[in-house]
Amino acid sequence: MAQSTLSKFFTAEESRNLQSEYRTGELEAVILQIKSKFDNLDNMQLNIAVVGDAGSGKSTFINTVRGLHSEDQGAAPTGNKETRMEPTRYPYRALPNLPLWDLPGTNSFRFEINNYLKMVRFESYDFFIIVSQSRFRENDAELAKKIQEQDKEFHYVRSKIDNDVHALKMQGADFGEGLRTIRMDCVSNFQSVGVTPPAIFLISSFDLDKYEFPKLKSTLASDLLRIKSIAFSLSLPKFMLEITEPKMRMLKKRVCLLAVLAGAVGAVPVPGLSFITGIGLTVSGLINLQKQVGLNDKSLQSLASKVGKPTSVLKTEMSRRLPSKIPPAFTKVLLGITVITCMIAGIKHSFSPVTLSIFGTVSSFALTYMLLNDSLKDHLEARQQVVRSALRID
Ligand SMILES: Nc1nc2c(ncn2[C@@H]2O[C@H](COP(=O)(O)OP(=O)(O)OP(=O)(O)O)[C@@H](O)[C@H]2O)c(=O)[nH]1
Ligand SMILES: [Mg+2]
Repeated sequence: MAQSTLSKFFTAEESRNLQSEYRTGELEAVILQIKSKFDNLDNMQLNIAVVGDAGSGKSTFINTVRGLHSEDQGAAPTGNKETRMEPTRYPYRALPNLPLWDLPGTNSFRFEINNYLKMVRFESYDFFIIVSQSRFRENDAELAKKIQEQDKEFHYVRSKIDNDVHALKMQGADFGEGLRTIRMDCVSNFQSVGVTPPAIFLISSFDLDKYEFPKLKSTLASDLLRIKSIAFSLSLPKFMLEITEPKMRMLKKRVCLLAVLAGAVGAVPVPGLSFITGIGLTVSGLINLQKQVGLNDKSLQSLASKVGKPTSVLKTEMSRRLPSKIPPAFTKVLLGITVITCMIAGIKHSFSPVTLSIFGTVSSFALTYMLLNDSLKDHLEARQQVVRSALRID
């Protein structure tokens, strides 16, 4: 499932527009487009992964949900037929834009679970259905933990319940009580491994209208918007990176260029001159970055009125992210020390001009680069926070 996060939500043309608007500084336009997508998630595609041990009934479950039998055309192969080693996508017509992915059995490889997760690109799915038969598996616990680590959700499907019901009948046990015990068992197993118990469904894929198959289908349908909104909010940092990437590349080049210039000036073995020019270059670089990626009061005000939020909220969010990791005063002190050292060294003639030039070049380059690069990162984080706050998805 090789897909950029941006292309999951926006068409190629929309993506190009977003990137170009961001490049030309129209952050407000970018945020409003993202907001309109977020307000209308109907067409958003949600990838649902059906996972579980081999033979647990994943493929049969997918076929039944899709209203197919194993031998029908387009149905997932089931039973003793060779397990697919690649995740396979099956459209789910009852709920459009909701492909079900039949993943290989968690225990079908000799790999440990982390390699399996990497192989099936586990993090690329939005929602999960863990299918498990007869008892709680070690791999079920591992999958559940990995899903919750990603802040995503899952349903737990206890399959082949018809077999359990048959066994209960044979034992003359109470059918309702037996199913309650199975459910309580699932809950306590999740709790014992530190996982918040998910919605649990006891189903038989041979009986679409019996047990909890109907409830599973209706829960999926009614939860869809909430799941989509979680998926959108989790993807926001990733697709913002894709939107900002072309401009960031350009700004990083500019930071490098200014640092090289500062380094070149630092090579002049006249400490006072290199100090003043170095500071001048750094300050003009900072002002330029602020212009390119910063948000002034006017644009914050205009954005706030469009998204219906007080300007003060956006301002607070932005300033929370803006303190520079290297405060300018610290850099100036460092530069000052550098200059004084150079001057003393120059007066005492204890260093040759070549040594002074090398020292000046390296220190001016490093300090300018560090300061500008950190400032760029801070401004980006601040922008990201403003976007989240404007979209109210924190
Ligand atoms: N009794 C009963 N048998 C089922 C049910 N679901 C699946 N089976 C049977 O269980 C066996 C395995 O089912 P599959 O759907 O192929 O299992 P899978 O999880 O896809 O297995 P792999 O693809 O090998 O990972 C098949 O023989 C199915 O007919 C069910 O709800 N009840
Ligand atoms: Mg299968």
